Amino acid sequence: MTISLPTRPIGGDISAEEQQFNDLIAQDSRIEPRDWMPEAYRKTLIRQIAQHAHSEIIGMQPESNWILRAPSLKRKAILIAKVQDEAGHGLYLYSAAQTLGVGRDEMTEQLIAGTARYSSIFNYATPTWADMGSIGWLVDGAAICNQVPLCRASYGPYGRAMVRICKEESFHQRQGFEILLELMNGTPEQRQMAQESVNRWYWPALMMFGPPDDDSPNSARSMAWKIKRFSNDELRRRFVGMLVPQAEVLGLTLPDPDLTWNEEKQAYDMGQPDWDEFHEVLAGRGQMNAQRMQRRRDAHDEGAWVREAAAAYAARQSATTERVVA
Ligand code: BYC
Repeated sequence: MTISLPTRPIGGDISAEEQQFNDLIAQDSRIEPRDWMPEAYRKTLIRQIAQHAHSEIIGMQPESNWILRAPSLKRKAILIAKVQDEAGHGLYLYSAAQTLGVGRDEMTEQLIAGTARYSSIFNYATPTWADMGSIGWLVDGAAICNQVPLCRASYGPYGRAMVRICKEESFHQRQGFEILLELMNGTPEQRQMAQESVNRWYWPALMMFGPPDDDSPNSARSMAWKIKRFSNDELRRRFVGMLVPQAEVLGLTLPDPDLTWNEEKQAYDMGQPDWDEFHEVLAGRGQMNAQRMQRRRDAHDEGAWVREAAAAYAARQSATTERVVA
C-alpha cells in the first residue's frame, strides 16, 4: 500500500527544489506555505483539508437539530458549545487551506454548488436524543482516531490545526459517552433507545475512515507524502479495538455478528460496512443529503447581509488607513 518518493535525482529529472521537498518529507520535517511543493501535493492537501472543513460545517446540522429539545438547560449549554466548536474547527481548516492559495469564497461556492465532498456520516438523520450520545461517542471517536495521526501531517498548517481540533474532539467524545452512560443507567426504554441509536450509527461511523484499502485511490500517494500516516482499514481496525472495551463498560452491544477476538493476530476480526450504501451516500442519495445541502444554501443566503456589512466595513477601514498614511 505504500509508494516511495525518489530520494535522489534520476537522470537529472528532479530539480533542486523538488529534491529539497523530498528530503524534508524523508526527514519527517514539515512543509510550510512558502516552501516549494509539487502541484499534486498542493492539490491533494486542498482536496482533503477543504473536505474536512466542509464536514465540520455541515456536521453542525445533525446536532443543532437537538439544541432546542435537549432534556435540560445543562445539556443545551453543552450541545451549543459543542456545535460552536465544530464551527471553529471549520474555520481553522479553511484558514489552513487558504495558505495553499485557494480562496475561502471559492471553497464555499464549491460546497454550495454541491461539487465538494463532505463526510458521508452527516447525511444520516438524528431522530432521538440518544443520537447525540452516539454522535459524540462514535462519530467524534472515529474522528479522533483518524485525526490524531493527522497532527503529524507533513504540511505544517494542517498538522498544527489538527492539534487543537483533536483536544476538543476528545472532550466531545467523552460527553457523548456520558450521554449514553446516563441512558444505560436509566429506564429500560432509555437503554433501548441508546442501543437502537448505536445500531444505526455504528456502521456509518466505520465508513468515515473511507473505502477499503484496495479501493482507496488516494491513500498510497498521501501516505508516501506523509499526509496520511495509516491506511483507511488500519485506522478502522484500531477504532473498533478502542470501542470494544468501552461498549462493555456502557453495556451496549456493537451490531457486528462477526466481531471476534483473533488471538493469533492480536486484533479483532470484523464484518464489513455496506459499501453500496457508502457509494449511494457519496453520490448524494443518502437519507439527508438533499436536506443538509438545502439548509447550508439557505444559511448562506440568510448570511448575505453579514458578508456585505463586513465588506463595507473593511472598505471603510482601508480608506481611513489610506488617508492617514497619505
Ligand atoms: N465521506 O482514496 P480515498 C467531524 C472520498 S468532521 C465522504 O480513501 P483519502 C465532526 C474521498 O474524499 C471529520 N467522502 O480518499 C464534525 C475520495 O474522493 P475524491 C471529517 C469520502 O482522502 C462535526 C474518495 O472517497 N474528517 O469530526 O485518501 C460534528 C476515495 O477515498 C469518505 C475528515 O475529513 C467519507 N467517509 O481518504 C462531529 C478527516 N471517505 O476526493 C464530528 C480528513 C472517502 O477523490 N480526511 N471519501 O473525490 C481524511 O482523513 C481522508 O480524506 C479520508 C479519505 C480518510 C476521509
